Amino acid sequence: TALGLVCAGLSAGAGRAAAASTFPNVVVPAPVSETADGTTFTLPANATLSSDDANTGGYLAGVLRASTGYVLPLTVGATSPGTIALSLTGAPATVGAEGYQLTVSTSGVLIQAQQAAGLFHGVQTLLQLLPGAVMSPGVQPGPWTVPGGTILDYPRFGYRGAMLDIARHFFSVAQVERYIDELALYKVNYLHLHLSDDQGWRIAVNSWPNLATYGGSTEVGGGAGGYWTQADYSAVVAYAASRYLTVVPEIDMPGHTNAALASYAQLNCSGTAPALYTGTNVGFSSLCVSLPLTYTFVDQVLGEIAALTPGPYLHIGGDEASSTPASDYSTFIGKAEQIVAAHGKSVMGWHDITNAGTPPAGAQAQFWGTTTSAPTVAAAAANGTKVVMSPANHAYLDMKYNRKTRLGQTWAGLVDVNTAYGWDPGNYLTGVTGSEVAGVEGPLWTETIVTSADIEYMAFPRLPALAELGWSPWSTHDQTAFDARLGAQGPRWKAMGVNYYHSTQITWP
Ligand code: TNX
Repeated sequence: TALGLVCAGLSAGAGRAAAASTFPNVVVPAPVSETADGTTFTLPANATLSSDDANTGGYLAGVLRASTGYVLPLTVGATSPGTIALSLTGAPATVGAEGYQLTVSTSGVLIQAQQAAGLFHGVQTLLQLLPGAVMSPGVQPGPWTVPGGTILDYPRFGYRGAMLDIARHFFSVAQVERYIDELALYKVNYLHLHLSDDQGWRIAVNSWPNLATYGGSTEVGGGAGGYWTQADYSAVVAYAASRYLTVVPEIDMPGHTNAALASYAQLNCSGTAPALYTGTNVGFSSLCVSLPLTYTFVDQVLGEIAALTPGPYLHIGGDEASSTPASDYSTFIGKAEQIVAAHGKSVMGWHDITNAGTPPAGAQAQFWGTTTSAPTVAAAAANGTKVVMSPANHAYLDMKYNRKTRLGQTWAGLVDVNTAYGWDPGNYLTGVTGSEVAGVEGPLWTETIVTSADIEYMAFPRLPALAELGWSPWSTHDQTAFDARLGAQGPRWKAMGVNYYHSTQITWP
C-alpha cells in the first residue's frame, strides 16, 4: 500500500537508530510512524517558544507555563527558532492539511506542518510525550523530559467527530468549551451539536422567538432547561475553531420536534400546540409535512443557523420519524435537503435520510445502526453520499459500560472500551468501504447525562478509542497495544480533573 511505502521509506532513511530504541507506547491516536533515536530532551527553565501561528503557539505556552512554572517567552513569526519551534515551513507533503512532523533532538523540539491545524495536532502529540503532570493547571515538579526521534503523522479520515446532545439536558457554553478542550487532546476535528429535540430547543432563532424562550424552558426530568443566544452559539463556534474543530449544528426534523410544535400552534396539522415534554420516549412528534408554513419555518431556522456557521455542514436529523408516514418523510427530507443547499451548505443527516431517496451531492449520512448491513446506506454511498460511522453498539457514548454503570442506556448493548475500539470504520458496513467512509463520530445522547462529570465519565476512555479509529492507520490497530496507550492517558486525566471511568479492561498506572 501507499502507506506501507511511506513507512518503509521513513525507517530506511533513519535506519541508523531505528533498531536501537522505540518510542514509548503512549500516544493516542497512534501516529503513522515513529523513529526513536535513544536520546532524550529535557525542557530547561530558560526555554523559549516560537510559532508561525499565534493561536497554536499561545495554546502550547498556556499549557506549559501553567504546569512547569517556566516563563517560556513566545515569539510569533520569528526568524530564529525557539527551544520549541512550531513551523509552517519544511513539512513533508505527505502530512497534508492536518498532519505534522515532530522532531525531538537533544537541544529542542521542532514541529512542522503545512497548516495551523497540523501544528496543533503535533502539539498534542508533544504534550502526550511529556509526563502527564504537564496537563496540570498548577505548577508541578519536573523534569520535563521527552524521548528523542522523529514522528510523521496524518489522519486516516477527514471527519473525526463527537456529538453532544444539549437538548435532552441543557449544557452551558462553558461546559461545552470544556468538552471541546478534552476532544482536542485526541485530534477530534468536528463537534456535532444536537440543538433541538422533543424535550428542548436550545438556540435562539430571531424569526421564531418562542422556540428558545418557551421550547427551551424545560428538559428531561422537568428541570429548567435553557438556551443559547446566537452570540453564545457563535462563541462556541469560535472556541471550537481555536482548537481546530468545526461545528456541525443539528436541527432534528421532521420527528424529534415536540419542543417546536409546543412553541407554535400554527406548525401543527391540528392547529393546536401539544404540551412541553420532559420524558424520554422517541418517535411521537412530527412537523406537518402538508403545511406550507412548515417550509417557511425550516427555511428561516436553517437560514439563521447557516449564517452563524462557518463549517460546511447543516445536520437535519431525520432519525426515528415514526410518526411521519413514509411518503411524507421522503417529501419532507427532499425539501429540507433543497433548503440546506439554498443556504450554501451540504446536508448531513442520520442514515434514515437514505430511505428518502439518494441525498444530494456533498451529503453525508451518519450510520447509527447495530447491524453491518444497511442497503439504503450502501446504495446512497454508491451514488456519492459519504458515510460517517457511528454504529450504536460500538460508538454510542451513552451506552452503559457494564450492567452496573449508573448512567446511560442499554438498547444497543453494553459498550466497554475494547468494544468501542474493536471495529474498522473503513470496512464495517456491507458495501460501504474505502473512500465512501468520511470518518467516525461518537454521539453522546443526554437523557441520563446531567453534569460535566457525567459527560466525562461516558466519553472517557471510549472517546479516545473512537478518535484513534478515525485518525490512525488500520495497520496500527492492536488491542493490547492500544490498551497500554490508553492506560497512559490516566495520569493526564487525573492532572486535568477529568472524571473518567476506570475500565477494568485497562491497566491504569
Ligand atoms: C436513538 S440514534 C436516538 C436518540 C436517542 C438515542 C438514545 C438516533 C439517531 N436517535 O433520539 O437519544 O437513541 O440512545
